[in-house]
Amino acid sequence: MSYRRPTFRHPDLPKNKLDYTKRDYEGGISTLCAGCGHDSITNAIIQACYQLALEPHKVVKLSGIGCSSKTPAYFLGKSHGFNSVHGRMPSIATGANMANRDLTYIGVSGDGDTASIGMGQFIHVIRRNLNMTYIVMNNGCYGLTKGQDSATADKGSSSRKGAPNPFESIDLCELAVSLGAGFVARGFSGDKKQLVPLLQSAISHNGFSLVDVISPCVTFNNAATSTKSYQYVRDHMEATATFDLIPLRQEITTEYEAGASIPVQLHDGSVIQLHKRDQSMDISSRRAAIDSIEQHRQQDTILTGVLFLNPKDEDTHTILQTTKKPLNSLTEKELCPGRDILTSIMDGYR
Ligand SMILES: Cc1ncc(C[n+]2csc(CCOP(=O)(O)OP(=O)(O)O)c2C)c(N)n1
Ligand code: SF4
Ligand SMILES: [Mg+2]
Repeated sequence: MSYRRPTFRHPDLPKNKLDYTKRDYEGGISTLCAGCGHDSITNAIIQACYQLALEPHKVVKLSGIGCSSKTPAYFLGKSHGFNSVHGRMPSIATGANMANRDLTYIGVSGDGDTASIGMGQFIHVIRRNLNMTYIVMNNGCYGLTKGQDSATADKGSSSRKGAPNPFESIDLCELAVSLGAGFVARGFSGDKKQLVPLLQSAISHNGFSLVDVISPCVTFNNAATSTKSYQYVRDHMEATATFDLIPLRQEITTEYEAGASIPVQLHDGSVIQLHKRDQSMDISSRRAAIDSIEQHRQQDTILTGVLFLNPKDEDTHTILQTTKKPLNSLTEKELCPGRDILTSIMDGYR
């Protein structure tokens, strides 16, 4: 169930290029626990879509099952939505994207939804490089079913009531890089300044983008003993570099200071402006990305920011050479090549 917001709007609210206010990107009122990290990510998604001036009716939001998967009800109330089965969001996203490539696909999942029941689907949607933004609201537990450890809970970490987790954790970013994802980033729900440009860059990327966001569950996994608690993440977080996104719609006039910043152009013309520190990693190398993630993991630090980017990525449609037009806009003439061509195709099999 989602509650409606009042429709009154202050007449002086700022507007984006499409003349929409931020309110136009909101959804129903959240029913999650007060302080849940997932609500902060929802707000960052609203801010990112507002700043990118996406047309809400051209966005598709999809999810699986979990507290995290409830959040599409709380953003982009005027967009298309599909709340699917636990761990099956990638299949629904694939079908929808194959039918209409002209829409922007934003998938929301949890660490349980992705790293346990949905692992097979997660791996294959990366392998096929579906053009979508896949956001994991990662709290290291199954929040909706009362806080059991998930596959991303760190070894030795313990939730409010449980014993220390005896198993190694799965690092979704490392996995995504190794599978060939073209955009991989990690954020923290408590760092909106970093998270909003991360989401904007992920949405502007052509191909599969993963944004793994550490998102504390205040009810079941926010104890001092948990490595997904607010305090632990604040004490152990390290950013690869600071950066901002200059969207295509904005005039790109930034002057790049030699040695200090690196501009990376995305397929839509937007530019990610990375402000590197000396020791920062090379985000264009898969090997460097995996090394850095592993190195930080061994030091018990959480590496955030853009971890890997391949701006020349090819999405599923490009790989399969599918039609450029959405299927529902194809005419009978385009769908039926005519008797002569069909006969020549049949002759080819004789
Ligand atoms: C097929 C199936 N199996 C199990 C469940 C029970 N279930 C619902 S949500 C969930 C885990 C949710 O964890 P996560 O994806 O991390 O989301 P969170 O609630 O932590 O945001 C489970 C096991 C289900 N709904 N469907
Ligand atoms: S149980 Fe945890 S994940 Fe679910 S809404 Fe509450 S704080 Fe958020
Ligand atoms: Mg979870």
